[in-house]
Amino acid sequence: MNKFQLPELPYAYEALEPYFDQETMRIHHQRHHQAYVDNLNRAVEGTAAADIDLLDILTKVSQYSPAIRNNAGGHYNHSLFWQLLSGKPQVEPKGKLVDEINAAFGSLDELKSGIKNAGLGQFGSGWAWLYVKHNGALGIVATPNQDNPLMDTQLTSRGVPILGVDVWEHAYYLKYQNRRADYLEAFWSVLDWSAVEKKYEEVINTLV
Ligand code: MN3
Repeated sequence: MNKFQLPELPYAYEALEPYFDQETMRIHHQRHHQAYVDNLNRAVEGTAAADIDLLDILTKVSQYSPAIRNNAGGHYNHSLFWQLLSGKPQVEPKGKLVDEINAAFGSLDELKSGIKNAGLGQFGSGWAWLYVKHNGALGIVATPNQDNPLMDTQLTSRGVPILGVDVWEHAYYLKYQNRRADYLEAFWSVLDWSAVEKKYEEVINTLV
């Protein structure tokens, strides 16, 4: 029995067309994410991480091997990413999340350019994140490979991610080739802000 399992997508592979194409979604989920899950199961076997849950592995990831760091990150990051996407018409965020976005970045448009610049500025593979710092404020950061703000290796920008966008070429190359900026623009058309708001509420409720 494998400890970690590939989660099912909450929508069909073609649900995010034309922004994210179905072939990319299928390969990304069935092959890339599956590989992180399989490699993580192999990496934890017989180690101290075998009985530790995913969040605890990530927050103390410096104690574990590079294989555990890369694949635990890969499994967590993709599981979050799928939950944040939707083919439904997008409704902009409201309430406390928007107040915090305005306080941290000035406006929703400024947040969007911040994420885009973080994604474009990440050399090679990685992720761009909106995350909640331990004092409750919002931050934007890019991380290489499958790292994320939960990891204790993340020295200056630790916290809990509430929005993430994958900027590995496997996330966009079939449709957008080298045009990472176009992919990052398309991301806003499939981002489900209600999922981000839900994640934000969960995080701030654990801070108090
Ligand atoms: Mn990916």
